[in-house]
Amino acid sequence: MANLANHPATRDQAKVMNRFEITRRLVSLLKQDEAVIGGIGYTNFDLWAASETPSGRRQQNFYMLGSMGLAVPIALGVAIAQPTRKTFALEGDGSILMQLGALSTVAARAPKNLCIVIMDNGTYQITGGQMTMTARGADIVGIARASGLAQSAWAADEDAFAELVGRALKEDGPWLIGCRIDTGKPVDTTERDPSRIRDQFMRGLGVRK
Ligand SMILES: Cc1ncc(C[n+]2csc(CCOP(=O)(O)OP(=O)(O)O)c2C)c(N)n1
Repeated sequence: MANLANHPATRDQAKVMNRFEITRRLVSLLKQDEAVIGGIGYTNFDLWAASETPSGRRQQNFYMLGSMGLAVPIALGVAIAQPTRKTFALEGDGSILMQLGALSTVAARAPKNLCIVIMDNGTYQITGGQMTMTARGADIVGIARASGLAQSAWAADEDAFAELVGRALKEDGPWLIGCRIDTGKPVDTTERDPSRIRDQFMRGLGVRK
């Protein structure tokens, strides 16, 4: 079991970071094969923006456009189907609050190759910035631990985030990394074409020629 005692115990103690900056940092730490599922909200917009490379856009990404709370269930399915592939779920606080049962399902199934990253800005930002309950004290990392995800931690800052991602890439999971983020606008807008998104993801994962 990983020692996570040096990470902040609560949301209040974590630095407020920028979603695009940490998403870019995550993508830069990936090799090629890892699957990344971006939840609805601005999380997938910045994943889209951070995944543009000189040789084209990263193909092992899936962008959830329609429903809240599905990044973790989709990532769990990918992690189970392809157990040797590291899989990341990036989800907003509003969306994970709508799907808390997914955390205990992940804990019970315990996929070693899954890492959940929660982008917590305390708002439903994409629909106008209405407040979520993390701004009123709900602590996603605490909820995750109580759901059975022992390897859950707040990222103190960008370097701590990179360290936690590095551990998730090397050590057995499941992991959950809580990130406090600001309400800066996303850098780009994901292409609104679900069938193309699915097709590219399946090609990226080698399950469609
Ligand atoms: C089941 C469901 N309820 C409501 C909506 C409308 N909706 C889409 S995104 C969103 C807010 C998402 O908030 P969060 O996950 O915190 O991401 P952020 O916008 O802050 O990046 C809402 C309310 C939806 N698409 N699906």
